[in-house]
Amino acid sequence: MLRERAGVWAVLGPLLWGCGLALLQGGMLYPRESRSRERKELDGLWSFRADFSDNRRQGFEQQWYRAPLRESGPTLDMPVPSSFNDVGQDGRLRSFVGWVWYEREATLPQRWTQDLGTRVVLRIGSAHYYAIVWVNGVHVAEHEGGHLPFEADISKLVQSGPLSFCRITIAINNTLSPYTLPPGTILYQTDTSKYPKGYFVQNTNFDFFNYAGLHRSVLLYTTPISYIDDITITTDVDRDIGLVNYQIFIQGSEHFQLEVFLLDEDGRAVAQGTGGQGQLQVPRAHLWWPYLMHEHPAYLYSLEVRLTAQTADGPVSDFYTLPVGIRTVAVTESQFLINGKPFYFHGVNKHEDADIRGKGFDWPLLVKDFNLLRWLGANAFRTSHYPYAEEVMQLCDRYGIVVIDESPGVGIALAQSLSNMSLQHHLEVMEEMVRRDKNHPAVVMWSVANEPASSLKPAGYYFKTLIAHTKALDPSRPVTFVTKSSYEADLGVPYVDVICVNSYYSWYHDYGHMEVIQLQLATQFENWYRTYQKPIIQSEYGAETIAGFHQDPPLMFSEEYQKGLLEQYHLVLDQKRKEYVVGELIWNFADFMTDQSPQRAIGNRKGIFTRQRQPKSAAFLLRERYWKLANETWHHQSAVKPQCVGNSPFTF
Ligand code: GCB
Repeated sequence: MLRERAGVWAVLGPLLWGCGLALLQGGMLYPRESRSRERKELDGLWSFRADFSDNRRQGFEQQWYRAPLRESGPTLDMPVPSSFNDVGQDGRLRSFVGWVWYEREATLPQRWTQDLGTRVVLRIGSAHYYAIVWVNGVHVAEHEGGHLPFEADISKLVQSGPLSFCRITIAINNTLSPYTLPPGTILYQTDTSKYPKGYFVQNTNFDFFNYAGLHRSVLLYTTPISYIDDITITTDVDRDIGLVNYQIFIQGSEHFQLEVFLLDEDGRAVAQGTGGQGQLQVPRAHLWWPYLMHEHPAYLYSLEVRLTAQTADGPVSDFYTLPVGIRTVAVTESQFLINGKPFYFHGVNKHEDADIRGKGFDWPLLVKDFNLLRWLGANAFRTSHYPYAEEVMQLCDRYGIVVIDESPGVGIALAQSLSNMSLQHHLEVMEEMVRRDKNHPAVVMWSVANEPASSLKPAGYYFKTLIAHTKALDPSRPVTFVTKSSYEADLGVPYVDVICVNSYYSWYHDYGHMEVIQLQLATQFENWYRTYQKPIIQSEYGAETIAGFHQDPPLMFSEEYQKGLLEQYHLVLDQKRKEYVVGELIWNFADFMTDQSPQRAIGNRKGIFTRQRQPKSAAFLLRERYWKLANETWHHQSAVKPQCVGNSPFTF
């Protein structure tokens, strides 16, 4: 829980591009290869330059996008995907605020540049925070916000000349304002006796480092000119029949036929349909169950969509295959139900964060994290505090790890950040997020924000509107936000389906006094439940712990204190989960980087794993607890129950 920092602030106007988003149009299907689609990843080394000029606008004044970047000055090698902050030895780059420039040339297969029936798309997985994109010096896209993908159709550009390569230039600005998500402020220091001329720093009200750069893959992919643009799946269950409702959007032709086939895990078609929307019925359906709730968790069917479209040049085919999990989600006064059975979230909060690469996507790290989650017996996590990479969500689908999918609405601390301008942007971010993640069975709830100033007056209207909008975008999932306000003061909680509450008893309050935890936690739960009669998740709790610090009797920052604090929480959680508490998510899965502050010893150390993913003592405590909880919530008929044996995540 970050304490507000005092200080004068002002928006760093010239550094921000400051332009609204166009209304969202079309789909954002994950680029998959198929008989009609190819993809080419542009991961690797890009040319890079930070614009250190006083107004940070030299790149625009000199039009660095017009010619290869090396021609306008020196460049660095920059890996993509990665944050730019921690890969170099230049301290100025680590804390740089303003525009940075990335560039790379891509050689294209001849067919892509010569076949006018091919559509070539440039896709940027995540650029933090504001990005402008040029191809061969021509402006092709602009996007506000990190964490979510955006695209540009570049067919015309790459098919108009003899060139078999294209030059991609991306300018990215990490400046945050009270109206961005997350918000931030620029503090100018004008006292020339203390600060050099033009001195400013960027302040935020969130507790993680504002890493920036190209955090996820940049890639090129193709489709035919008539193509499957979007697919929306919702599922239901009627006795043992799985119902798969589909809606498919086509671009590039008004005359087309669509066929859909649902294949089981052995590749057998179990249902089929035609047309742009319909319902597939799957007798004796295998449901998608969370990890540790069923012998065969995470069953995924494949929805194969086949398009045949008539175009002026003759018929065109497009193929896209989407993984589909059949499951239901529902919320009662005191329960969270998956497939009609009570589900208890026992898991973690995470961050996209690691040494050197910062928030850059990394397969080995991802696989390690999922192995640790399964070792731990965790069945869920929250994407605190922004949407994670699409590959993360895909693994959750495959392993049955349930997700509370959170928007970058973190650090909303000022009244200004609850203004209509902020709300408008937040609505658009929710559209982008739902559009990207709506088909993941693992996603069971949307979280629109973390710890906003929800007791300020405008918060009532803000959260009412935001939650209603999210529900309109996706009526099939509950919506929440995570609060740290008191039950009496919070103006947003009346609109949530599940109350998610963060508390740090005997850490930020009554520090050192673990003996108060039980009383304070029980009071917290009772107050919220008496007021709202909604299920509650303890969405954060934890203690800062330096791995290897030992103190008995326990003292703050030692491994013993972290364990002791968790144990006190667990005593109350064990009582209240019999009533209406439906989950507990530890803060945090692993230590992570933050801004420098007197309270942070090189980052936040509340991880149960270190930043290098080695366990602290608390990891073993949680592991024992989570496997015990898994045993209690096992719903499958079979007598074989999950057991935590040795180090294997697969224990039954
Ligand atoms: C919180 C925030 C989280 C912080 C954590 C802490 O309430 O949601 O972002 O990192 O507390 O450790 O202070």
